[in-house]
Amino acid sequence: MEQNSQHYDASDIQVLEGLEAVRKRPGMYIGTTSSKGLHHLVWEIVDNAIDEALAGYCDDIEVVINKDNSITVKDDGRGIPTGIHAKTGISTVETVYTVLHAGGKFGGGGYKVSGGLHGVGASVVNALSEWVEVKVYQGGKVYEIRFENGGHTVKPLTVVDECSLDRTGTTVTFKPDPEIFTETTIFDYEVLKTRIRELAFLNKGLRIILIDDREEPIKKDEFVYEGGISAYVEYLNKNKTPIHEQIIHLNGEENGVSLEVALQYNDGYQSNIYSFTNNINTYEGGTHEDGVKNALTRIINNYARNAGILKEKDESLSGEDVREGLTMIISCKHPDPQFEGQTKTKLGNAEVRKIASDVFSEGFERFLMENPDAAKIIIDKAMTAARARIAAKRARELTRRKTPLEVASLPGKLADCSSKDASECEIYIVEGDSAGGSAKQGRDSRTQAILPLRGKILNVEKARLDRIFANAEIRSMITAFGTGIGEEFDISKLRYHKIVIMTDADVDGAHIRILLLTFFYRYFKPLVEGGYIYAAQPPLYKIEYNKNVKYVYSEEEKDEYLKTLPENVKVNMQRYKGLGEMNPEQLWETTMDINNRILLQVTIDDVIQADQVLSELMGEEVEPRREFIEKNAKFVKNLDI
Ligand code: TSJ
Repeated sequence: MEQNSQHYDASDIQVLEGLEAVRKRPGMYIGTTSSKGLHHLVWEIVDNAIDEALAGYCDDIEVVINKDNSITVKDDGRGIPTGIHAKTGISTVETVYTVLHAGGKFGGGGYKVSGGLHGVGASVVNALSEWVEVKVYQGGKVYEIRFENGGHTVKPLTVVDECSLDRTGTTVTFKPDPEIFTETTIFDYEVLKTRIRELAFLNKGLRIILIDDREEPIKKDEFVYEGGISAYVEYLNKNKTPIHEQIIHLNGEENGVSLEVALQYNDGYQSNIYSFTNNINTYEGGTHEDGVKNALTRIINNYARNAGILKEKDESLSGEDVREGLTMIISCKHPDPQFEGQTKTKLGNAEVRKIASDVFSEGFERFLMENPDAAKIIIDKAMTAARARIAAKRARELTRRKTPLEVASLPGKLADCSSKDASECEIYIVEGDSAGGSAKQGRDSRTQAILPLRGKILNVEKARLDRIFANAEIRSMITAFGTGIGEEFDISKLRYHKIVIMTDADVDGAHIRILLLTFFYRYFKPLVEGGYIYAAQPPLYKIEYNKNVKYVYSEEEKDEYLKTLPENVKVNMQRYKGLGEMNPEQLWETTMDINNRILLQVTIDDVIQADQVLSELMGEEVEPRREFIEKNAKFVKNLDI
């Protein structure tokens, strides 16, 4: 039965070449070898267990971060088939782990509806791991197989023990290879937790446990939601005030494509719509989202006209009107999803538009008919939004610069740069007048513009468009960027290709950053998606000894640097509490000089997280709020030096 892995035949050699290709160009298979790619390995493995759950054979999944930063994923499914695979002549388990793209082909019937962004599976994880160990519990036996050094079988599938007949499942442990993941091999509990919670919401009734065994006290979270995506909506509306009690939940299927939607309106002004296809967050939307949004607008307009709330002479309610205060989850399951867009997170299948629209229309229309009280509340909210939209249109005129040459209409506080080539221009949005003053003196005035902001900026979650446009800080940003806002937004008019948020490295600075990111996310999403938004990284300490000056940007870097100094030297260390403590030269040298500075590029993930942090902060006590901000303040990644 067992294969001797020391003996290579032709197919084995092909196998090893396959995995070697993954090691040569890991980015092709997992996107990146940064921390994000590292975590992606976990999802490649977890997805297999979720497929088993979707097939109806698994209820419990456990994910453990072990002491050595290896990961164990365990399920109680049928266990990966242990028999010899017809095509490869080796066990199916070994095949799944050593043949590239082998994943889905070895399953029995049906289609995989889960699947990571790249959906490449276990063999890729194996190729990028120092070692992998798989245990399968099946038919009263415990099987084990082990791979090392990027996917070489060192112990073929062997029975190592017996177990009771009703104990079945798969347990996989893998240790990512530090030669591949050069940036970091340390798993982030919060990253795993956020996605696992999401997977539990998206797969109703599935229990997923996450354990961090690395240090005492051992962390453990258990997620199981009988309500599925309705529970997700409830969670997202937790710190908001719903305006109708019942969460609307509908689903349907057409031609093998299933669609499930849950929604509830709150008294806020923003909409929170998250769509998924096969458990993948389709950040860029797509046909499922379009179909549902169109149907929502149409059904609400029909209902409002039939009920006589919307009169013949009135103009229609717009999409934005009917989405005000809407929290909605859209989950599509598709046998053959086509992902498009810049980040491959936009569903492209054209037929889904109609399916989504049909399924949503039918369910939502029925809800409105059966719940006239809730229907009236929802329609009234949209009517109020429409009136505010018309008022805001007038206020918006105030932010509009008449011609691009009309410099006089730029905000007075802006110290603009002299270059007109947007691709080399940067605007620093600086907290406080004193730091703004230093930045103005220290900058390269040819390419760097400075816009100082006074105090806290308006929380756009808590205000409608008319108030937002009335806010001076926000108006000056809109005018300075040059793109216009809303329907008028035109990215080709952007005056700076880097928009840099420069705030203090403390709690208040983090709060201001969150508010700014939320504003950008809500009103300048293409700027976030296009990678135009950055956060400056001012140093935390200045360390001097003899005549040497060193700036360090984190506690770790400080400790590392101090270790390199000879013993007994007299060290002078200054901790910067804020940007205002630096003189213009220091600010230039450490934070603004393109040859020295560290800029962190803000990603859409970061901003969505910031937005959720902001929602969670609402209405809470001041002390927990502060702690919360401190814990969540580090949402910027992607080093760009
Ligand atoms: F592939 C893997 F190693 F990444 C992995 C697979 C990791 C984990 C944690 C679980 C699994 C996995 C695979 N769990 N359950 C399964 N099930 C099957 O592979 C399986 C079992 C039986 C049949 C059948 O038709 O009898 C079909 C399949 C796909």
